[in-house]
Amino acid sequence: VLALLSTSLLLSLPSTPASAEPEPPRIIPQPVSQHFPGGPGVSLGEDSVIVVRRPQAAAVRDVAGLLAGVLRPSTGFALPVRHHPYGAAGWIELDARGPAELGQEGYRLRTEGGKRVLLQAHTAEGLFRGVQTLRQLLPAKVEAATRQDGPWTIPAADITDRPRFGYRGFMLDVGRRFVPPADVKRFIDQAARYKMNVFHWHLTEDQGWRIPIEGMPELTTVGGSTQSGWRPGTGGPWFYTPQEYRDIVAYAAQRYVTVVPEIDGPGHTAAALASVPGLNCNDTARPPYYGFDVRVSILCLTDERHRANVRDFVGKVFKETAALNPGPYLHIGGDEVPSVTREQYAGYIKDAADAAVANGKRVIGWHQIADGPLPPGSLLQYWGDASDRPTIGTANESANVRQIRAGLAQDAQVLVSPADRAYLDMKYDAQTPYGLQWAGLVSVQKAYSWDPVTALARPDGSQGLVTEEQVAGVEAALWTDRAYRGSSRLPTSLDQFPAPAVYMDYMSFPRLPALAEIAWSPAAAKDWEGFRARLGAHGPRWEAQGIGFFRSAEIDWR
Ligand code: TNX
Repeated sequence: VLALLSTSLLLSLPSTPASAEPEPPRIIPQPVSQHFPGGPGVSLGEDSVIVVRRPQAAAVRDVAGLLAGVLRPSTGFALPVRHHPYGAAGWIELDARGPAELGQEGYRLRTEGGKRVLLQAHTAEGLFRGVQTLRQLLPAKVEAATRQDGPWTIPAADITDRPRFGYRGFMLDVGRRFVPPADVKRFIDQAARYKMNVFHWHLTEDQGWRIPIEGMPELTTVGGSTQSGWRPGTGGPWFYTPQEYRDIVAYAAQRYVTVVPEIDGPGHTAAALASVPGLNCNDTARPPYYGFDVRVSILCLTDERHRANVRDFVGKVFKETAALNPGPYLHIGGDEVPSVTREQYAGYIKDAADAAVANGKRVIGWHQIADGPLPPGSLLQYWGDASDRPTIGTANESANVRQIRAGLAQDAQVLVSPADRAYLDMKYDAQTPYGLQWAGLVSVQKAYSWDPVTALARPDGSQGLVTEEQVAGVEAALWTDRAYRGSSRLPTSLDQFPAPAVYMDYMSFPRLPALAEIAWSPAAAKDWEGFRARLGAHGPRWEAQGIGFFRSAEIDWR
């Protein structure tokens, strides 16, 4: 009774900052279990070190190096990486010899005796995920690039964590709008902070071809000469050199992020058609496309000679793409194809899938690819609405539902990216200066309040299309069709385009962290009010990192 009384007293009294207990840390994504017992935390100081118990393990040292790279500039401490604490008053210890039950990405983080922060995992990857939590246990200004005042205290904590889904993706469309390498890396870094682990790089579009293909330079010199709204001669060509490309893949790998390259086809191919005459039915290269429409192109699939040209093209392109990308997947696109027969479409999907498999890759595609034959272990990326469900189990199921069923019948798994939840290019509200709204407005609450498994069940929860095991994960997608002010008319001047990072920051924050939590945290942990409160505390972190986020009125920002 007394305890109850004092709790209700505490709740009814306005809390004064001076007497208030330190606030519990506000971790995103919410860990599986977390306990903050109170009592002394661990304070970092001039003599602190980062201890790695197996300094010979290069991967663990790399994780320690990344952690030091975050902590050194803001704390001003030297924080050397050692194999012993050498009498430091407070230290952080990384140990990759934790129990196998932690899995590939799990970790346990404990603060002990006011001296040691012990981060344990079974893998270096698990340590990297745990380091992202550790950052959030320190004050927001730890993220600053310049020296800040302490104290730098990590509260007493005991956290055990592991992801719900193994595939936690974020997509970036560099076809419509080219994103320079430094901004691509920044995006990868931002997503990795929220424990996302797959970067889906949408590299080819009607408006631009950005991946270098050895032996086919015109793909980038001609195919890369446009962006949405930018005609040839306005400054391009825009593409990644092989060195830039490899550098980004390595940057991602260091953060335990897998790169999934997408070569879209047979639609979304105007840039390829402008570069390679034989892909066109009239054997003449079409003019480069820099408009704003979709469904404007298709590779020629109407006769066997052209189908052979396309097969040869896809074979060469996938071989080079596979050589640049060590990850297990190749995304073959397959969306929004104008004027194609079922047979032509299925034939293209077969050729593309065969080429992916021949180069040792698993196939991912937009969920329409289930209309074609899929090799075992494929992933269908569902981009319909999370609300496109009432037809499930009825005699006339929607095309989306039918295609998911067709994919599951071929043993594919589903990657869930509902446009009305996970599309970061949708406007937040009617005032959002960028983006589209064909899938509706996507507020922060809307981006957060859904579930990947029940999104593919009837609205009352019955008749689920997929089991938890059939869902590989969740992906947030940032398209760049209308990455400029005002969405209905073509801009009259290139100044109307914000720099890519301005658009990316504004559209991704705060929705990317919302989707990261959907992908990582247990379904039972989902709680909008709790998330809102935690999110508000991340505003100062984003400020410290220089992220120009959208100050949604749904959130009480600190
Ligand atoms: C649909 S999602 C598309 C893209 C556009 C996007 C804009 C998908 C597979 N296709 O071509 O960029 O809408 O929101």
